[in-house]
Amino acid sequence: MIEEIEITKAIIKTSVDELMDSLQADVVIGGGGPSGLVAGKYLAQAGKKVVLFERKLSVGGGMWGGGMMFPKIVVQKEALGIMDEFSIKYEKKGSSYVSSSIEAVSKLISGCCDAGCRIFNCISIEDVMIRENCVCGVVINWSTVEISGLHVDPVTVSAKAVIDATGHPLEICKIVERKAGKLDTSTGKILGERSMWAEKAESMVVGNTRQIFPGLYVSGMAANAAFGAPRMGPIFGGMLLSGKEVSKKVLEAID
Ligand code: 48H
Repeated sequence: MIEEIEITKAIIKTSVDELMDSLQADVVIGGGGPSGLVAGKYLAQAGKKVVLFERKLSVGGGMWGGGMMFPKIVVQKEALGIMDEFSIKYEKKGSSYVSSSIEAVSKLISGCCDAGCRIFNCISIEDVMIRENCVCGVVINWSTVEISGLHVDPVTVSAKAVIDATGHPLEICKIVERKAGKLDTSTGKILGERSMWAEKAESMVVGNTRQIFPGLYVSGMAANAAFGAPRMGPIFGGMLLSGKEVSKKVLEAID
């Protein structure tokens, strides 16, 4: 027998229990694009309590759309190890490799979930918590509240480290720049994303993946935007490598 109230209770209770159990995380990841999902897998695999908040209904960020909505992505040789770890198939084309963007996103999500990363969709990070000049958590609200412009106060989740994986708009870094002051860049400010130069962008993104303020790390496209590096178009190896790199840096810091 199917009982509607039982269905409702099962959904609400498990969701609330999971959120309650996530309020004191080891790591919070802001944004479920490729770099956030890769970071989520490796951090959860290392035994950390990892919570990923994604504003949209679906995680995957800019990867679903491939290049100009042709559902393919390109990755370079250096990222094939990560592709293999997520069981994403690829085919050699010239000096690079091409994959289905749909398969790639779905397997990144699957690998991230299987490793134990908690993913909450439809929730936006709208602020951070700072104690003694160190980011120690995030301030969250339903994305629908944000979209509708309702005046509803947010709630908080604490973390030993926060990762800004929000892509081009690097939203968490912008909040910290505005409210806390000096970031760890050459000017103390966000340097801004530069125009397309795929080779340079891909070679810089891993180096730009690092702590940008005590307790706050930046990965993926947000890392290049923070440190004044170019964009790269629909080549995603750098995003995957950046996700793995940020997981290493965070583990070194919090262990
Ligand atoms: C919760 C948020 C918030 C918030 C945003 O853009 P993404 O795919 O990010 P990356 O860095 O993993 O990958 C970038 C890649 O997709 C890309 O855009 C490339 C390679 N571009 C090159 C080029 O030349 O254009 O994902 C970020 C995610 C999205 O899903 C957002 O909805 C989400 O973060 N997000 N979630 N709270 N405040 N802000």
